[in-house]
Amino acid sequence: MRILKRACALILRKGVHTYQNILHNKDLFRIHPSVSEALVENKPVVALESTIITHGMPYPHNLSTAKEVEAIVRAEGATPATVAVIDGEIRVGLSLDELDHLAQSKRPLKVSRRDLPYVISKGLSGGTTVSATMIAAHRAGIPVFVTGGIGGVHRDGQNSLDISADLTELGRTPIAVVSAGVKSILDIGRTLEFLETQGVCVVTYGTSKSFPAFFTPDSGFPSAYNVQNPSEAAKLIAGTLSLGLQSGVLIAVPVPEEHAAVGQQIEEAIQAALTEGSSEGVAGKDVTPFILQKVNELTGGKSLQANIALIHNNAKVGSQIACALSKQMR
Ligand code: PSU
Ligand code: MN
Repeated sequence: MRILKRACALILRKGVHTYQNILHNKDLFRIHPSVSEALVENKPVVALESTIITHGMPYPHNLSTAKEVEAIVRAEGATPATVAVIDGEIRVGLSLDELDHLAQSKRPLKVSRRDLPYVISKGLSGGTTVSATMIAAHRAGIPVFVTGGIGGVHRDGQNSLDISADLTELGRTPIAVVSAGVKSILDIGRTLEFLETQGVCVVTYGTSKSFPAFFTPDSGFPSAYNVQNPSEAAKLIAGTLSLGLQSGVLIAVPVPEEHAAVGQQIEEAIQAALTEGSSEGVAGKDVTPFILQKVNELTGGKSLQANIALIHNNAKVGSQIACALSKQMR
């Protein structure tokens, strides 16, 4: 009997051991040396997503923007960590060659939380969405993540249940996401309600009382809170982390005034693109890329220009927040 017990314990322990090996399999996750050096020295790092590269913008604008954003992060004194899945490995921090390869890939995959297991098990590559990038950033120990816009509750989402996994990720992963708010291709009111239910602290950066709608600084929906500067934002993030809330923070940065002028024209194009998308039966994960491309066509490239400008601005603000946070955490 005692021998049997010991054998069982041994098998159990071996089982647990194997399970832990899988969990910590370093081959599935690789941090670029520039990023790990910065992390070890407690220097500020900014995580960046890559669906914006694979699905958010056409080549070569996607590549030039990705490089410019990394340069802005460096100029502000932080280290950029662009996240993607390459040959079945989650990478935090990419080389120029890898960025270039992603930007030019013909049929790239869009990888969100639910896609990670499949893409990794098949050794595939793809751009990570906000949700998958948050997972990678959290695992690497990077609390600040900059993007353009996050996903949300789609229009008619109360019927279709098309709600971006970005929102549930914000509810379960303690990362601060800096974005220009939520695009009006989505249902902004329901998106904000859903974020509240998920326990996500949403703040607008600056003095505006409104939550921004990506191309326009004012969505018409009020923002619950404001942070006025990098140090206030950093305090908010530090508070979330030290409370151990395990939920994220959304810092919404309004598009700079000089690029907001085309907002109305873009809004009209969005309406047209939404109508065309639904009559063509575009659904699921294809909706956002379809609308973005259509709106760009309809505005003669103006939406793309505004998109690039606001990402540059988010990168600047996000890097300043990351720098302030790393000072506060020292
Ligand atoms: N919004 C944009 N550009 C983008 C995206 C959103 O203005 O490229 C991408 C982001 O990666 C975001 C994802 O996480 O789309 C959301 O997709 P979905 O709605 O399928 O969850
Ligand atoms: Mn969706």
